Amino acid sequence: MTRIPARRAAARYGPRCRLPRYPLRRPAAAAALAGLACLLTASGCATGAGRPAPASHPPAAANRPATTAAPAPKPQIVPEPVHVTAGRGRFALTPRTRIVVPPGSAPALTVGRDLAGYLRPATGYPLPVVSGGPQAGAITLVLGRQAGLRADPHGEAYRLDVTQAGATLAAGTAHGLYDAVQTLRQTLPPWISSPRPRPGPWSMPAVQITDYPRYAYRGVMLDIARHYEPPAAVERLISQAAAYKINVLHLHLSDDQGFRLVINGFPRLSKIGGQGSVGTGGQAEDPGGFWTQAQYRAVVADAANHFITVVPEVDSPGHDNAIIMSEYGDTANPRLRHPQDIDCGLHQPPAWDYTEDVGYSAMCPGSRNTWAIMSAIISQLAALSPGPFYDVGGDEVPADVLSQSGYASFINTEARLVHARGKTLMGWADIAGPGTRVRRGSVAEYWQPASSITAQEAVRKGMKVVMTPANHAYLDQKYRAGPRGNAPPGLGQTWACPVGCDLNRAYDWDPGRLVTGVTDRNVIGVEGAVWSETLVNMASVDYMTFPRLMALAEVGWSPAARRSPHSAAHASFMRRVAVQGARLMAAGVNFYPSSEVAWRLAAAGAALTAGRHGRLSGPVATVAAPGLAPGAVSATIHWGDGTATRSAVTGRPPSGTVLNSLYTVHGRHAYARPGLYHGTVTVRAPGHPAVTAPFAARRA
Ligand code: TNX
Repeated sequence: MTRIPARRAAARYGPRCRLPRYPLRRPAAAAALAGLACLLTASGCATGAGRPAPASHPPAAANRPATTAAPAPKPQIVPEPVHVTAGRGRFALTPRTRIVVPPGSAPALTVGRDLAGYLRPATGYPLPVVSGGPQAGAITLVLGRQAGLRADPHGEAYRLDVTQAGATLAAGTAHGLYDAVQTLRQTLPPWISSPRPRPGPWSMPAVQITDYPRYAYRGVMLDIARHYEPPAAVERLISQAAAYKINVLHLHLSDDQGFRLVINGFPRLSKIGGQGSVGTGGQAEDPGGFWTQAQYRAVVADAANHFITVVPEVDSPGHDNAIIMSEYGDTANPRLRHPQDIDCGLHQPPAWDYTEDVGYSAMCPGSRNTWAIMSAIISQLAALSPGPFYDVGGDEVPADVLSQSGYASFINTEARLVHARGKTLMGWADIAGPGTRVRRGSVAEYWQPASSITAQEAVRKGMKVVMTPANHAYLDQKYRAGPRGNAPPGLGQTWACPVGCDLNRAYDWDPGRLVTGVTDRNVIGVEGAVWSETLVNMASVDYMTFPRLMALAEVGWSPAARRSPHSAAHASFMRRVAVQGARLMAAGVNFYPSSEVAWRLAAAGAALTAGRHGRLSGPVATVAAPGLAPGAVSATIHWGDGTATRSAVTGRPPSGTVLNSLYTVHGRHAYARPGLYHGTVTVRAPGHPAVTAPFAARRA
């Protein structure tokens, strides 16, 4: 096969279609490697104190525990747990509910506090975390070897038992307990993810769940190089991703258009390299930016609190224009001598290019200055990142920019630096190409749908593989392309998804069967990649990420299944996603209301107090109606005194790609007599099952 430079390949296959650099060769048997799963769990868990309970409590009357033991509906959990058995009746949280953790277990205490932190804001209940044995009426955490839980190599197995008498979460590790917590959250109404008190009721259906992951690595990659994102925005993504049991955050920290982290000894990397972004001129929309090392550390710690391991990536030897532009003229730096020799790119001298173009920049493998810079980057980032991996990037260096031997020599030198810092080498699967010497057990990320060669080369070298095929897992690709595609037209790319990649694309594939010769013996997991050339803010990132990341979370966590449209698994997934829209809305997270999903309405009643002459007027319920304008939704209020009124639903309609508006049902009424009234609001929209929410109103 002839080697085709990236740009010519682009001309031949469309703007973003990539070809592998190399012809297929290379013998050698693949051997399975043990130990990566253990490496992954080495991220450790840090402490996390629960947030204090908000002062105001909704009326307890609206939250009476269920007394009948009707068969309970199966909770709608994403990702699908391995075994779910519905029970009878429900367990309701009350202002007196306690969270009980085993005495003397700091890790369980931490997870117990996490759980309280999740449940307090919306319930307004104090939910004290106390130590002791299992207790009726409580949520009990049990940590240790669990009868009935098979030894789970990833250490994430858990059991969740909800009965009318309480809930028990049991696991062999704190990470497993944390996974159980994420499942428990989804057994509660969607409003549990609200940051402020809602009236409930807060009951979960009785259920027995036994669960463990298919893959140890379930990642999301965020590109903060093409467009800068501040630490707080990334922390929001961390908390949303953790809810779906994502356990890796891969941070793409550097690319041609920006370098986003302070590196000691090389201040120009962030001062100069941090200022641009794709489309700059786009400075007005995105002035660029960078993180201090303290900020990076804080994000890593926040991720660890969510049992998420951070994988840092500084892409090289290509995608390096920001580094080259920062250091080419760094002549006063005592660590460098005539640093102009770092530039092996097409432009001599180098020049800024803020387009989405790729494949023109490269650092020179033979320059001492290159290694002064790269070893500072690798050693500092490795020290800042407690996780097992360091990612060198390594993608898209066309042969007319750097020869194959030059490319391989660059990766080999980098691999030595990475190993010397005690890290496992990771990179885009291009790093498995001819001439690279990588340790067995290094990790290749397979991304190129036009060719499976790189993944097969990786397996031949004894590497492990993370599956990130662009046509299933690139979350920067448009949901729908073409004239009827999603708005605005500039959002999202199409090179891997010419007609768009909607939710089903992210769902209907099997990482262990996608590439011939690359099976679950080699694959350690999946990753959704959020490239940010077109994503200028976090609302756009959220919009492109959700709900597709839920599909990838399920592909990574749940047992292999036939997932094609019309399969039982597909129908079940779409049903379970349908209730996630309201969860995201309650949490204030933007998402794409895909038409593949029959989104469910959700409503939460208010706690009302009538004024003079028993009159009241104001919001009676909040409504989540994913994808619908407020005018498409209607409501009927039953006031609890035998009267009912129809009411309009109002709110900010979706505009462009910003979805996240909860709507309000306003009511006006007069209660004739003093008392506590239990009313309901029923919300309807064409083609949707109606939902009813209770509310309480008091006339003194
Ligand atoms: C390919 S995948 C890239 C990125 C782009 C992305 C856009 C890979 C290793 N390289 O540089 O941002 O496509 O979809």
